Amino acid sequence: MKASSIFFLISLIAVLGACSGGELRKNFYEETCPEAENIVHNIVWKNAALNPTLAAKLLRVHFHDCFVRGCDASVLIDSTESNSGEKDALPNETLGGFDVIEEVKTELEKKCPGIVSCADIVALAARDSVSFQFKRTLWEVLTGRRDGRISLASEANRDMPSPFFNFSSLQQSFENNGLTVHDLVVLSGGHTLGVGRCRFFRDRLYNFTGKGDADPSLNPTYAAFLRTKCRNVEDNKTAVGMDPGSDLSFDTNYFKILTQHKGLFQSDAALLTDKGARNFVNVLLDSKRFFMEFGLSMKRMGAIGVLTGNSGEIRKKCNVIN
Ligand code: HEM
Ligand SMILES: *[C@@H]1O[C@H](CO)[C@@H](O)[C@H](O)[C@H]1NC(C)=O
Ligand SMILES: *[C@@H]1O[C@H](CO)[C@@H](O)[C@H](O)[C@H]1NC(C)=O
Ligand SMILES: *[C@@H]1O[C@H](CO)[C@@H](O)[C@H](O)[C@H]1NC(C)=O
Ligand SMILES: CC(=O)N[C@H]1CO[C@H](CO)[C@@H](O)[C@@H]1O
Repeated sequence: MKASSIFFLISLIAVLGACSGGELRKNFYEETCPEAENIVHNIVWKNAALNPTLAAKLLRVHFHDCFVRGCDASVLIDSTESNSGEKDALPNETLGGFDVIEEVKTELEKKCPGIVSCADIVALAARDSVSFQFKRTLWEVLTGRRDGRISLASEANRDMPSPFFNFSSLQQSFENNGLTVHDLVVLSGGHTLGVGRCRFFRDRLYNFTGKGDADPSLNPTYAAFLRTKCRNVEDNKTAVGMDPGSDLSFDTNYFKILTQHKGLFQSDAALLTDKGARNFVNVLLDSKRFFMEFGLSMKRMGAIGVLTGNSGEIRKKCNVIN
């Protein structure tokens, strides 16, 4: 295929994807709870001002929510004696920001009880927390999601992509959610924020093929630096900024360090192993382009498997089903 026809195909897929929001729409609560989006915005910004790591937490929660059972706030449901929920799943061990979601929900239940879904709060809160740094709203979030009633650790363990995935497994995982390689590259840019624990990348430092070696695809200078952070193969807990020097700032630096072979996880490095993905990484070094693409891909991610109309429920508290 010629480059132009590949571009056409990518654009077509992008347009189709953009329409996949189904029944979600702009300002769904305009009539039923006109202050809803402002309330989310105000509480999230108040908390973001106090905690610079909040954006990373809320962005990741939205991603985890959407990739397991669709964006239905299933990730927020606490486990019970008879059910091990998504929060118990291995990849979820370090999720956070739940307290802020609950603070928003409590306020919304006071103002308009039973109206605003936790799933919409998660989508709006992710957007607003990332936007705080810029003091403006970075992308549009459609609303009208409803909340699910099922949360299973087994599904999170099955459906969340692993930091040990290679390119084709990542592609498959995104495809399973109706997302493309284009979205995979763009959304991986979420790793411009936040930290990763040693357990997810220490093999790359100490024992990549079982011969006491480092991952040859990792920048050796950077690997040496990471070994000073994760001092041994036993270290599971130490956290390292995924975007060195810039992990509190939403910017294109993730793509820059990626091209320098400083992506933290194998799943980050894997983006360079595919020609199309690698070319697109270079395109996203342009911040105007990245910001635009990130908004569009977030819209597609935020529409995965949503419950609308009369499906699901509007939870009273986000951590328990009604
Ligand atoms: C492509 C597949 C992905 C994999 C394999 C992956 C894996 C991971 C892992 C292992 C961590 C570190 C967790 C820890 O050590 O505590 C992490 C953190 C994070 N991920 Fe991803 N992720 C992926 C995609 C995404 C996407 C699509 C987003 C959002 C758009 C995202 C946003 C984040 C953020 C913001 C953090 C930092 C969280 C914090 O500092 O609290 N990730 N990811
Ligand atoms: C990627 O990983 C999957 C699952 O582990 C494996 O089956 C596949 O062969 C790998 N692909 C490549 C190109 O290494
Ligand atoms: C490296 O991995 C191999 C194979 O899994 C294992 O036998 C060996 O003990 C490991 N070495 C270290 C230093 O952990
Ligand atoms: C680190 O995690 C591994 C499993 O990933 C576990 O076997 C090991 O006991 C943990 N080490 C510590 C010190 O907690
Ligand atoms: C944030 C959260 O709920 N983390 C949980 C992840 O799963 C472990 C068990 O594997 C729980 O102990 C954590 O509380």
